[in-house]
Amino acid sequence: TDVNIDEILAPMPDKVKKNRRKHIVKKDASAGCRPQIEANTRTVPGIITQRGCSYAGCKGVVVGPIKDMLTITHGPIGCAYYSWGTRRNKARTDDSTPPDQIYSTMCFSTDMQESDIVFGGEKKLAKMIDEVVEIFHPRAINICATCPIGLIGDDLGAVSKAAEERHGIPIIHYNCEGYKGVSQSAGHHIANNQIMERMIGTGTEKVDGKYVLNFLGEYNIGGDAWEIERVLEEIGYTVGSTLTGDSAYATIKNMHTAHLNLVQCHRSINYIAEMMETKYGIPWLKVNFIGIDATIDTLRDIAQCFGDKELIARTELVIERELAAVTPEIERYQKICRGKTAFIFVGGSRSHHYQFLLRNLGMEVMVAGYEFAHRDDYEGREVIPTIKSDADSKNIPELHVKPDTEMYRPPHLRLKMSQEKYDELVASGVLNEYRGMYPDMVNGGIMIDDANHFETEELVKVFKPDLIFTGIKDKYVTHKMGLPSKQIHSYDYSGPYTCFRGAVTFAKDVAHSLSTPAWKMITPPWEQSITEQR
Ligand code: CFM
Ligand code: HCA
Repeated sequence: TDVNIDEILAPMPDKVKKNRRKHIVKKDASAGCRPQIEANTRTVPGIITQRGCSYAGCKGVVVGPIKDMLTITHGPIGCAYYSWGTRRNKARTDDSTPPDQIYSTMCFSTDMQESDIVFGGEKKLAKMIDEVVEIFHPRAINICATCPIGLIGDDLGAVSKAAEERHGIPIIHYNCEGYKGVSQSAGHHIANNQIMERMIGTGTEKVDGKYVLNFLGEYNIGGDAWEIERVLEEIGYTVGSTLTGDSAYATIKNMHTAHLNLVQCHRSINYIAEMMETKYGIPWLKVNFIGIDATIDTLRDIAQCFGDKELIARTELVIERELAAVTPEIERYQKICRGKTAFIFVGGSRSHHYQFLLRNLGMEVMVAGYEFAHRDDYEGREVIPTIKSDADSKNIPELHVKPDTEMYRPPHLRLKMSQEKYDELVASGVLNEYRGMYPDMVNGGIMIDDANHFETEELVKVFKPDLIFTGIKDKYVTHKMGLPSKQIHSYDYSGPYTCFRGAVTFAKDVAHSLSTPAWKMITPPWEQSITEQR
């Protein structure tokens, strides 16, 4: 299929057309260089895209899942209510987090009323902190701001500091007002800054283990992190902490004692990975546990970072065993999936990661889009120095961390290897590097930033995909076009989809979506006559 992007955008007003053209790129493998894409800029007002707000990125995505922290939404009730249990991050009790210390499933809000907006909400917030401390005795509290808080000028820092002195527990505030950036992405950054400043490195316990890993940018949607941990632990790794799927303040505090950071979702957590490298000397490795070959490559990369012969042998053994267990089932589902095509539109990293898993099933992704990723997630980290900061990105404070005088340990010593070997891993792009989605796109495929419903429909008409992976906002647009869709944020309550066993669950779900006869009973609007459409 040869797609003409200009033709697709033709019905738009000139100004909009000019804007949107920069957000859409066609993969041309013969061109030799990577085309530039515009990303992380304001959405055209009213155009209807899938994006959310900074509060969603901070509270909903990054800090809300920290299970032993009590998170208060400071604002009118809507934001708290609509972010209550809508993102599917699972958590369970463990030795350090008993059932009465889990708050991530609950909803706390100051429920600001009109008079609080007029006269200020600081007193109400202070009172609420006192109340939750008295009733729940949490170890630590998060306070997340919603839009009106910044507009009326409540001083969250001052309220939190005073309450910390009253109660003797960390009370961490986030100025993640919805309008702080152009999308959820701003909220990720704000959350990363506070986790780095107020949590990591404040603990005094060293995590025991020969190979201690932190797992950054894995949120345990549908139990994904648990499946990855099962495999990692079988090989002989200890997972110190995950950020922030099934994570706890109690363990995040000690993350600075690990040997290596794994980064799954680069978009939401790269700030912490980079800052921990500078401050503590912990190197990071970009990983992907979505897809069988991707998982195998990732496991081999991790083992290579430590270079231990026994660890490498054990890795191969576990790979062989897991692979043998899932191959017959995968082959069964491949029969249904092979040759089919898909689109994938999600937030910021799955549109890249799932291409590997779909390829294992014999499917190809023709159009892939991120809601709120930055240029580096498309083009690779090498473009970071060339990204222009605009008025919106300047809203978010950039932390400038330095090596910690006591806790910094050079990366090669953390990994127990020579400086030369470490430099080699960095130079070859294994460590501290992410190359983005573009290199893995199919030739002729489309990479699209902040896609809107109009463009989605037009691209469907051109490519006629068999399946679309989406979120709740575009799921029904797709259904109305007579196409099956599969939610790839919440997995429609299935999952986990990670590693080997997860790949089978995914294959089964995709095969079911593709074989249901329901979609053949619908005629898409463009194939209907005018009278039928009425
Ligand atoms: Fe990272 Fe995520 Fe994603 Fe994301 Fe999200 Fe999510 Fe997502 Mo929904 S952190 S960028 S802000 S992988 S909540 S678990 S599914 S949009 S692609
Ligand atoms: C968010 C959360 C979300 C929404 C999913 C969707 C999630 O962006 O605020 O739009 O269906 O994964 O829960 O991405």
